[in-house]
Amino acid sequence: MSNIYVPRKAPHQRITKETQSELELNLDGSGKTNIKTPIGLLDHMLELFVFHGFFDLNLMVKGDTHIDIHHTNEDVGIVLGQAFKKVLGDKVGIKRFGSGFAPMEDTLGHSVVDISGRGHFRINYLTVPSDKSEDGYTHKYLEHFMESFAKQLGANIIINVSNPTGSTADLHTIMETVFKSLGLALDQATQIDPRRKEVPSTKGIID
Ligand SMILES: [Mn+2]
Repeated sequence: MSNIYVPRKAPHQRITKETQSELELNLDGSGKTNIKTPIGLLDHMLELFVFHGFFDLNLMVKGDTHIDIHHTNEDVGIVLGQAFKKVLGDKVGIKRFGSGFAPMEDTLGHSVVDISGRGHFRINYLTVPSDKSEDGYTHKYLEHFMESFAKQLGANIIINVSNPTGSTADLHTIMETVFKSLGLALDQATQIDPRRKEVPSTKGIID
């Protein structure tokens, strides 16, 4: 394996005039977390993501939440995407593709990931989510977070959320299915396939 980070873990930090973020990420962890951002709902969701993805993540973030959570929410997505990209290195031997399903009551989240180098995010709702916020968080923030994460990681991420009963699921439930299924998908996509001795692209490079 030619990754410069072996074992696949590294610290990462990002300081802007709006937020200060410091983290340590281990791709091959056991699901341990120590996460403290100013957005409690996001902390909870990231704990689920890391636990089910078998990563380890220490993440400390301070932000200008006296304005609102916009910058902080976006920047947590950015710094996390940067960290995953960093520890993946040249991506030799990784599976590259992954998918995961996570149900919660009547809601089903399905995440599909391709670590292609092309950052793109789409979420499709079979049932339109409620506009109601939970502690100031809305599905628009969820989408902005994921878009920032996908762009920085250089991954194509598509998430489908369905609720066949047609009832409007609350944001907490939707987010649980999204973050858990994404953890499962990204665990798969970042795993090393011993049959793959090279960068998993016919182009010979994923940057
Ligand atoms: Mn919960």
